[in-house]
Amino acid sequence: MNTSIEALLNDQIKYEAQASMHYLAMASWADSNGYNGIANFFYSQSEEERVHMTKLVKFVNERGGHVIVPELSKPQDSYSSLKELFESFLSSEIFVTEQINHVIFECLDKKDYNVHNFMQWYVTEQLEEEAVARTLLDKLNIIGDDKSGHYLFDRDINMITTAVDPTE
Ligand code: OFO
Repeated sequence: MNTSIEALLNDQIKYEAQASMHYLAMASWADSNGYNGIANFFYSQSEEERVHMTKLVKFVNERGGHVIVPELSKPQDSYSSLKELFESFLSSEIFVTEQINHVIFECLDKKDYNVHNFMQWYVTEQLEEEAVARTLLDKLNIIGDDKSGHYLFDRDINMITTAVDPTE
């Protein structure tokens, strides 16, 4: 494997791991603030990101590359509002999408079509995750500071989460 592509895939392993810890901290914050539905949603998102990370680790090893299990910084663990929580979720997903686009660009530049093909799964995944993050943030913007709206949001997000398998 091209060494610059290998380095980019290792960076991507770190971003997926960071997103997993970031969402775990979000889940924990929501759990301790009485938002059990939102907590379940982020526990599930955290699990999904861990799956994305492991998929990359296995791929790099299969291709004979060297995996660097990353050191991570402590994620933000407190939020002033649900809006701030979901803004952070959306910006995290936008950041990951940008990094994946960068990997795709470099794959084409270095003519590594195998990695390019593998990364298409992540492109599709990001499209879906960004759309979910945007929809949820739009709903929170409509609800504003209405506490009964927050209650219903928490109840509804729980129904979405229990219908989804994070490993798929
Ligand atoms: Fe890894 O799927 Fe979003 O970040």
